[in-house]
Amino acid sequence: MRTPSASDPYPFAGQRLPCLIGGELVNSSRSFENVSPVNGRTLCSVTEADAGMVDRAVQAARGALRGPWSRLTLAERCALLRRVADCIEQRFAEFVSAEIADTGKTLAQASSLDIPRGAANFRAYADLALGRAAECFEMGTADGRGALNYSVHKPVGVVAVIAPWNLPFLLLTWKVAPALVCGNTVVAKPSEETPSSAALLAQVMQEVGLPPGVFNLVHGFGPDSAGEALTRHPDVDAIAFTGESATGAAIMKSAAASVKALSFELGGKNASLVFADADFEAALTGTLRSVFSNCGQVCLCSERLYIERPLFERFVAALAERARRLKIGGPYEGADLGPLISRAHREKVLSYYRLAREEHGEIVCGGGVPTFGDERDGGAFIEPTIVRGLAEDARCVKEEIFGPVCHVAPFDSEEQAVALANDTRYGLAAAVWTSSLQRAHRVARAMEVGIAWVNDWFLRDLRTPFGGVKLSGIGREGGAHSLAFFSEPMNICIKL
Ligand code: NAD
Ligand code: 6OD
Repeated sequence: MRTPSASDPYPFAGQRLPCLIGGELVNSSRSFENVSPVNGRTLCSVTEADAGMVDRAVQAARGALRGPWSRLTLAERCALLRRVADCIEQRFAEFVSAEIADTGKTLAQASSLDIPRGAANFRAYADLALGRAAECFEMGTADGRGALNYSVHKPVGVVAVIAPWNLPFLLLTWKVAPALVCGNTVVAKPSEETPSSAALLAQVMQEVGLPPGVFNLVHGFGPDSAGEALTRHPDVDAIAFTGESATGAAIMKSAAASVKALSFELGGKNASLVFADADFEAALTGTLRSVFSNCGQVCLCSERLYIERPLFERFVAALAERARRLKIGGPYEGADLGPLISRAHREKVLSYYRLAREEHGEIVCGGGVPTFGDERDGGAFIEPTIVRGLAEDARCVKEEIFGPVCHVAPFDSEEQAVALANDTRYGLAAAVWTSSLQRAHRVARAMEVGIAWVNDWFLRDLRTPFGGVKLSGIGREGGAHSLAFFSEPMNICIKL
């Protein structure tokens, strides 16, 4: 894989991105602009799928369930998935450049996390599916001859995959790969903010020879657009969605009429607990990462830091010092922090910066917008921000902000720290920093979340369960959990 650079062109410059429906690239009269968050310039235009196009995509996916795809063996499907991973790696620079153009994220992050994880998702699920065991139970019968039960895994059918904009390729492929390996067909809808890496994926699916209709791509928005049409569609059997909790609620309503299976990975308001016995430097560096990575736009980011009182002032001062030194800039400038995804999202995050002041918080650092004196002033850059002194019931402490910002507060006992961390309607992730083995186990287990890290953050093994409790989601993905969601188990009972 060649290391991408600023001279790699954005693959779709000035073009119109089509949808992929039943193996055909399709345009319509409706389109929207894809805008760079680095400078506000238009990158390309994107075909918006209306309800009719979504219907054609779903029918193509349903038809493909009865075609050559259904006759492939599991090993053949896995081989196709591995070819998808190979192709992503062969076109690595294009994928990186597409992801960077849409999001403004740093070259370092796109090339070390987003795109490699996209390829890894396909390989991981190929391996996992091949290793999946079937259940088998022998039973006694009255005539003494017995019976044998064994399970087979069938595809669920047509799966809608709806992805957000923060880690666009990682999160889309995280669902597309297991859906395909289990024999389903897919209609994918990336976020309207980030259509480009999904458009490249559609090309790759054609290159590797996936039968037409097995992978379909529709672009568009949520309400009154492609997203809603897809989630309402009666011929969609399952929806795998990542995004905001409020969007999850809207999708549940749309999906209710046809009782679709749902897997939801939703928002978070994650806590980090830093105990006084933690390795100071490791906790500081890890916390800096967990608050500001991807400009704070990772669902797992820590927006609430609770620090044991003896350490509090020193830790906050050091964190603020490191936050002030973070370099803000464009993707190819060796910056630590790129822009937010859009001006609209920046306005939302800035409204929380203002609210923090109204709620009597003290801005320790940041709180505004940087100026560059060049075209980046047309982008969506924002300062990394630390707030202290808010009441625990302040909106800034309770609501997901999804930007490079955290609130810091001291705690006096382990019990208090656990209670503060769990006092939220969300339950996605937590980080615990301590050098006590007993405390690590005790506190991690007490966190009401889907995943708790001890002395690290966003360290991922793709075989493990991933998801959230409370407002943070429904179900688990990852490893056997994804294979279970994307399959219908069926029992066959043979009388011997
Ligand atoms: P979003 O909910 O606004 O949009 C996500 C996707 O849903 C987009 O493709 C959008 O077009 C579509 N959509 C919006 N309304 C819809 C509707 N009514 N019907 C069907 N589709 C609809 O989320 P976002 O702003 O793109 O992403 C940020 C959010 O995602 C944050 O809340 C973040 O915490 C969450 N997130 C969660 C995880 C996780 O794993 N739990 C991962 C990443 C992001
Ligand atoms: O690592 C993953 O598999 C995953 N789903 C990460 C989600 C990150 C949220 O922004």
